Amino acid sequence: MLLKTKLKNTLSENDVTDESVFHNRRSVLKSLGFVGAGSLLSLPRKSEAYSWFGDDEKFETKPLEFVRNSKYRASDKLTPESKVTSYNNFYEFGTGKDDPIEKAQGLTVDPWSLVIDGEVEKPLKLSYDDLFSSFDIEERIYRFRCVEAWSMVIPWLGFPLHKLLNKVVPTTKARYVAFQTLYRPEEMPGQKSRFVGGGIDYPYLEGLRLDEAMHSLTLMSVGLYGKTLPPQNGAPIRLVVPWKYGFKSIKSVVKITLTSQQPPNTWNILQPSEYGFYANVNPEVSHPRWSQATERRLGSGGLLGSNRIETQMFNGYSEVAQLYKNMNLKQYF
Ligand SMILES: Nc1nc2c(c(=O)[nH]1)N[C@H]1C(S)=C(S)[C@@H](COP(=O)(O)O)O[C@H]1N2
Ligand SMILES: [Mo]
Repeated sequence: MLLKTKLKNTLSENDVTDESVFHNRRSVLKSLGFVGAGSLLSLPRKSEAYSWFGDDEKFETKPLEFVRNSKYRASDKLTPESKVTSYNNFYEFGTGKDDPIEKAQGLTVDPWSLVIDGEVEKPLKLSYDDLFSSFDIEERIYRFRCVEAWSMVIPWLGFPLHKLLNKVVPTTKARYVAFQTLYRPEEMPGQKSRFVGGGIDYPYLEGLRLDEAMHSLTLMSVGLYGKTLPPQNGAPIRLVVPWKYGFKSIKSVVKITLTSQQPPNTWNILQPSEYGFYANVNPEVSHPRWSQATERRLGSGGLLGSNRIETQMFNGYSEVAQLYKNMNLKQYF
């Protein structure tokens, strides 16, 4: 672990983000037996005796090595890191925007286990360290649009989900991908109390069609702003689907199951008339209680620290339109 800390400090920004240098250093380390458990800097570890009320302890994020993917750079101004990590939806910790940062700091993310099973030839179980060492980590800047009509621009770190799915080899029966968040009421007050947790039946569930899951934009994120994810953003690993409303981007994932049938998703179960399975960003399909034609871009200036801008179809990711070419998107919202 120490060794990696030094390595990171001796590399310039260019070195760290240059793919070949990154790979060479990595394979040297690997051949020496240093990479694997140690491919991440010393790990945040905290549990026991954490109080949900007034504990000042802060979860520690760690720098990650990554490659910038120049294909995924939004021209939009980045949302400040402090906003990205303090204005959150993570109902397992409460329904207020500041509940996650206040109540999630004691989440134990190491050890972690992510199981990939169901309609696959080679089921897989990833440990905490595997999440950071199984695939090259890239940085992608994505627009992120919540169904509540606010948005951010976030530099995520992660790997495309298709790399993971190709590794487990979907069977010919696989048509959908189901995701499940950690269920741990001892650390998640919203799971302990329906009142705190917004009436949701946990664990939080999400799903994608297999072709959506295989799309190159679909990311498994393990970090943001150069570091591992803080718990409030879904540590240690969460989904990011930038052309869909934020609730599809399920946090703190412990299980990915390939299925032949469309899986249930939490917000659709809770209120089917308001939240569909597809949840593609669509300025022409209003939420029953508000318009989706515009959004508040948080942290982008303006009197209240945000600008109101027009919402774009598929959140501006028009390359996904072909996935839905024969579908009525008003019906399948
Ligand atoms: N497990 C879980 N995942 C979740 C949520 C949640 O409450 N629980 N909220 C969703 C919603 S509504 C949004 S907008 C995004 C917010 O992600 P962020 O806090 O990282 O911006 O997470 C999504 N993923
Ligand atoms: Mo959301």
